[in-house]
Amino acid sequence: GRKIRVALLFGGRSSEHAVSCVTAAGVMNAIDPDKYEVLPIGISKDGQWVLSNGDWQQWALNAGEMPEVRPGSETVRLTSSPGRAGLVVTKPNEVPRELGEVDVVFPLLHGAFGEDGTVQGLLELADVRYVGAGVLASAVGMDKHFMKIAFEAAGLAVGPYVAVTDKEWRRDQQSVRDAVARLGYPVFVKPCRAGSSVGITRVERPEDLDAAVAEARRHDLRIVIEASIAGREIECGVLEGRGSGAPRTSLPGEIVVQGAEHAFYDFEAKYVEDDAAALSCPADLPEDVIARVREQAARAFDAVSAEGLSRVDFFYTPDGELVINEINTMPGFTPISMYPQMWAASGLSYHDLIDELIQLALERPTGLR
Ligand code: G1L
Repeated sequence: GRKIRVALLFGGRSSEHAVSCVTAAGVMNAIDPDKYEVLPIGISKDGQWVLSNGDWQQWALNAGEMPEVRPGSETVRLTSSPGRAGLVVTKPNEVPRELGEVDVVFPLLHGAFGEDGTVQGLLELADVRYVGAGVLASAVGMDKHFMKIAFEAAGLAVGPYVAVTDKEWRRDQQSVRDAVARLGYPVFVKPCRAGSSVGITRVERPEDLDAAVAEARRHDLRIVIEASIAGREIECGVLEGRGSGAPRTSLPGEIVVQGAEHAFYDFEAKYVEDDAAALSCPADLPEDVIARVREQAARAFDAVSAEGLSRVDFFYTPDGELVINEINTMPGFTPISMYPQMWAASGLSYHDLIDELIQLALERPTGLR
């Protein structure tokens, strides 16, 4: 029969534009060409959808230069009528050209404005299947406060934190400072919703708190302030079960950060540079701890009603406790990123992982689920 048509959406208006392009190159390079026809659709930084060619190498990281989708003359529009989703290519002064229907979209994107669930909502309205989490899980996975609420409700151990809304901060800053003092310093001040590590400050002294709050509030007016947790950083890959199956979990990996200078794992290290170098998989942990990590990762996946894939991050404390840090429904996804590497170490290659994610999306009904 005909090949399955996969639209790759990448680039976009987020701070992770270049990372998204590099990720798209990885997927284009690894996807099975006998089974899938790839339609690469880049989104420029100003939001224009541009049909690209299949040459993945133009999006690869060359000599450290950051790839970028440039606005073009051929723009792409997603069309929908009940039960049908298609792509139309428009050129100035030409009759719009039907690209035909798309079987599935691979949205390698953060939401249009860095808040997630928006792209997924667009795809829901267009009645088109897509890889990964839906609207709710994408939004919750992007929100550090609501994520914790979901984890707590599922009986997972969350570290001590204080959540502060815009109004709470403006109404009574001293109460916030007092609550933070009860957490104990150092603390991490974070915007509730922001891509990667932006707007996050590690605060050692009470006199530096206000500046860190101001910085976090530049990215989101809701913030969380977290107690620092001593422990090893352990991560686990989760892949939705096929059919009625339970979520599948990878072997846990450990982030080994060299040098005490890294206040926290930063954007470059997380997504682009020494991603693989920083990961040790399987993590050197006792069997029973590995089992607990995997069980809790699957529980976190279900706690936010994730679909497709997620990476779940924990702290493993010196007294043997597992504290959940976060779930990422849009994890780093280049061939050397943590998530694909953890699956590779568990016997599922990047090529097969992509195939599995697309099959999961195709088997999922649109609409009610
Ligand atoms: F489509 C998936 F599989 F759900 C998906 C979507 C997004 C997987 C991974 C990502 N990751 C990213 O988009 C990013 C981390 C590269 C940010 Cl742009």
